[in-house]
Amino acid sequence: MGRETILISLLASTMLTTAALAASREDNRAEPVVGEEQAVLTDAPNAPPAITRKTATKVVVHLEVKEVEGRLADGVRYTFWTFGGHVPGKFIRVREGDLVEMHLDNHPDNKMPHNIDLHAVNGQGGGAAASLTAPGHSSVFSFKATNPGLFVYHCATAPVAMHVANGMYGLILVEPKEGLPHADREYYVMQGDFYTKGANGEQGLQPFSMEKAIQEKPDYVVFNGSVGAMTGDKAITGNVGETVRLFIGDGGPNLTSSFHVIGQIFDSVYAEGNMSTPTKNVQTTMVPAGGSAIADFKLTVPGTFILVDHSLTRAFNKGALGMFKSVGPEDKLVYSGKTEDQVYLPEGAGVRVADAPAAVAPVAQNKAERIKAGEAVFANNCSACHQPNGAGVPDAFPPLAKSDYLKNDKAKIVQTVTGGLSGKLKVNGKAFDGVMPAWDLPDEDIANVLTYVYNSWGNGGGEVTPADVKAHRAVRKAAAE
Ligand code: HEC
Ligand SMILES: [Cu+2]
Repeated sequence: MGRETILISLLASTMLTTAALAASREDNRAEPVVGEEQAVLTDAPNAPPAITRKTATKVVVHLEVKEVEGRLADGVRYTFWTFGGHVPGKFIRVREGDLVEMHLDNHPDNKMPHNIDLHAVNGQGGGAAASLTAPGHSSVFSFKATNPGLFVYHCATAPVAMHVANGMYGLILVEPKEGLPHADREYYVMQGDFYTKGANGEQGLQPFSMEKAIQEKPDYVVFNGSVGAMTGDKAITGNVGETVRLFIGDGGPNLTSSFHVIGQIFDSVYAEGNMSTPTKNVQTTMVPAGGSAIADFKLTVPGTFILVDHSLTRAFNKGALGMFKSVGPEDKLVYSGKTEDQVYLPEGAGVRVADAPAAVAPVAQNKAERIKAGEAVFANNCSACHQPNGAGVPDAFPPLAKSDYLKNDKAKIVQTVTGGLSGKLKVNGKAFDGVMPAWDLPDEDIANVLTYVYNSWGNGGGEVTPADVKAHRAVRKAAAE
């Protein structure tokens, strides 16, 4: 090979690699801007429609900062500082190469100056200094969207953590030129941690606690600005067969989210909001404070799927819990549901004494008190199998409601509980063949729970006293000896 040939082939291979790669920062900077449009902005959980434009344009974004009082949890109010009236802020969607003209309008009723730092900006402070705006003023700056990705934006006015903790964050998607793969549904979910003067659940208007924020001990960790913002009839939805995309952000100010959807596997995750290399088949994705992720999955079965921060006390005690409802036909091959509930009786395991702690029972003075106390004993010891309404579970646990077995004499009933019960049994005409453990409870508790059962769910009434339990235990012991 001559010198020229080598050079030419080198050149050709470089050109090939460049062509295969996505547009560079320089390309996007240089891309001509054609025309102008107003950005379509949405509130969570909705995302603006995908961009179909083939050219870069000037996109005008008007974000209005509003300080508003709203609901943080049931009975708990909070003064949120918002980009657009809600937490998280409006979702902004532009295309790679676009020229974005940002207008930050600080409502005249506000008390504080605010600004915006967009992580999609190459420029000092992400636009913070350029957009510092007093109440009743409006600031403008522009930037070229040189890098595709899903970016967080937030207020960066001092004290920054306080502005962010009050809800001043949102997402801006800089969509790649070639677009994202098609998704039938796209949703916007953003986590944030909240710090209140009062403890979790303390009612009324709660001021922000800087002290707890510094200790990073939030009272609330929530999706989309409040406890329950995405549960019940506010759940996000989809149909079996559809593909779903979640644009996930974490505003913080402090906590990293271990984002997970219970009962789903993400087919693709664009980790940290990068657009070039999706990871396949992901269970839980980390979303850092001030960061994002895009998670795609296909709905293959119906059900309610729970969105959580898998740091689970945040989900179940502080609010980081949402719901996704999938509707459509079952696919028993993908997921069968419960197919059997059988008694599990390993060899040598007979009737065993349930190892319940022998609580010191308070003394009930009369039948009414006995029924009341028995209700609690029932809830703690019996309802898991016989069900809170006494209906039992077909083929597994017999009913205590209107049970004809309860017509047996008191001694037999007491011994059913103190000694357990196993083997073939008929209750109200239905056959059971299970095992009920013997209950190592104080006489008082057994008297109370049986009195409660006798006086509930259409059973015939009556009373069992601790003396009855003592007597019949003794009888049984004597018989066994
Ligand atoms: C671990 C599950 C379980 C728990 C908990 C349980 N039981 Fe049972 N219970 C059974 C099963 C199973 C049977 C039927 C046993 C058989 O098939 O021989 C039964 C039968 C009975 C019966 C007789 C049948 C009927 O329906 O009237 C009574 C009475 C009864 N249980 C009362 C209680 C009481 C009171 C408690 C709480 C102290 C309790 N059980 C807790 C599983 C349970
Ligand atoms: Cu602010």
